[in-house]
Amino acid sequence: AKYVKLLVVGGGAGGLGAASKFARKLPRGSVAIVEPHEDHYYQPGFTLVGGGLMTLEANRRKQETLIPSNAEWIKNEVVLFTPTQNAVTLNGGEDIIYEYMIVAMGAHLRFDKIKGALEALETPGVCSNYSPFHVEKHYKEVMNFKEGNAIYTFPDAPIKCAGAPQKACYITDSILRKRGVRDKAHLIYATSLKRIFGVDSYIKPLEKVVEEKNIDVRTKRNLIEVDTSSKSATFQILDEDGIATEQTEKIEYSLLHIGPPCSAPKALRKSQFADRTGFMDVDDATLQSKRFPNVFGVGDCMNTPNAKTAASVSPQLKVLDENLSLVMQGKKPYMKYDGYASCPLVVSRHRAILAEFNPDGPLETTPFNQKRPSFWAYWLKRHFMPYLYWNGLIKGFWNGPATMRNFSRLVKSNSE
Ligand code: FAD
Ligand code: UQ1
Repeated sequence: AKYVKLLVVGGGAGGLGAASKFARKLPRGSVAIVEPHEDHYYQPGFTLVGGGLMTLEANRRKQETLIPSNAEWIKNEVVLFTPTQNAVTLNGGEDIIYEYMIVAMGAHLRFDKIKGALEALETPGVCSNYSPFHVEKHYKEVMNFKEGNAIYTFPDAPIKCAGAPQKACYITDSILRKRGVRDKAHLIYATSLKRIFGVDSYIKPLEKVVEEKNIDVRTKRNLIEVDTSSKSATFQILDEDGIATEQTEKIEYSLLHIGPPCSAPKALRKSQFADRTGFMDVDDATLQSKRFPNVFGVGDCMNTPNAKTAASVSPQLKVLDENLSLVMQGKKPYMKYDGYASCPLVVSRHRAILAEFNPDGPLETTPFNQKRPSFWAYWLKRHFMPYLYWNGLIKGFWNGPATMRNFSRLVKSNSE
């Protein structure tokens, strides 16, 4: 079997960022990344691609150009973890033995959990900004939309960037107005949740948005089936506690945008790293595996209580850098991740609400009002965040906005 000092599983946002940091610190040849895909996508750009505000190509780079020069790319996938032997098995049977490991496998899209959804995505009217294969279709569908229901769904399961399904709905409203056909459309946002968004302080501004846009928000609705022959979507009605009732609701669609349930990737789900939900069981603060101290997690594959966003990955990388370095020196990790996440809620073709929060509430970076939709927040989302991702985050140079946030607080408290 091959031996690697630090094995990084996954070459997405978290895996590349972590590998970049440690490839700079450790001697050449110490770091290897296992990643099966040749194309790497900037997924936060998908919302804009689906809205015709950016091309898919602009959000795609070849993985080989992104692997840090000091690290090795193993173009394969992990199919089995054997942490008691510090080993992983690749597709094809080859084993790799590691001294330390970072698990950065992300979350998998599970359209297969909705009856008929996978097949439906190949038929007219059904699309999803979540998949690089069906995101351009969303824009085409909106541009060709004639009349009827346009339904945007939110699953009864973990989902990365929980704001993305409603962003798609808002941008669609904006496009249909521009096309002059908005009055022909009935826009429905059907969510499994009880409320429009999980963080209290953004609910009021978002309720104002849906009211102004005349969007029909239906809560406690979980999409369970898509029937392409009758072009209808079936929802399970959930009760106050989020438990499924016997009741269902069937709605016909002209356009159906599916927000997919997400799960941990299969190899992780089946491994000793997983908790009962299948996600990687780590200490919420130090990001160290609860069972195997030489292994850490980063990004969407963990069971930490933060929202799953690329913005969360940046402060996590700082924590990982410190804590794994300490463990490598035989010390105890002490640096703590604060649960930061961010989701620029694009509400039209040129405005956004810059939601930033952790599980305790808002955690905003700027001294400006981020709850009001603004041009500057949209500009950051459209022009600055891609730059920050490609040149900062995945290169291991961007550790999140905590420093800026503290500075803004100082400015604010001095002016009060
Ligand atoms: P990923 O970047 O998904 O990378 C995981 C990698 O692991 C993949 O490359 C995959 O191929 C690899 N992998 C999987 N299984 C295996 C295996 N068995 N072996 C080896 N490798 C494997 N975030 C924001 O901050 N702001 C936003 O506005 C935003 N909008 C979004 C909109 C959409 C539509 C989507 C889909 C996501 C959005 N996100 C947003 C979320 C963001 O993209 C993710 O949170 C981020 O990419 C997480 O990084 P990650 O490294 O954990 O996972
Ligand atoms: C962020 O750091 C980040 O990752 C690069 C995003 O992902 C695309 C974001 O959307 C946001 C908002 C941040 C936070 C950064 C600032 C400057 C507020």
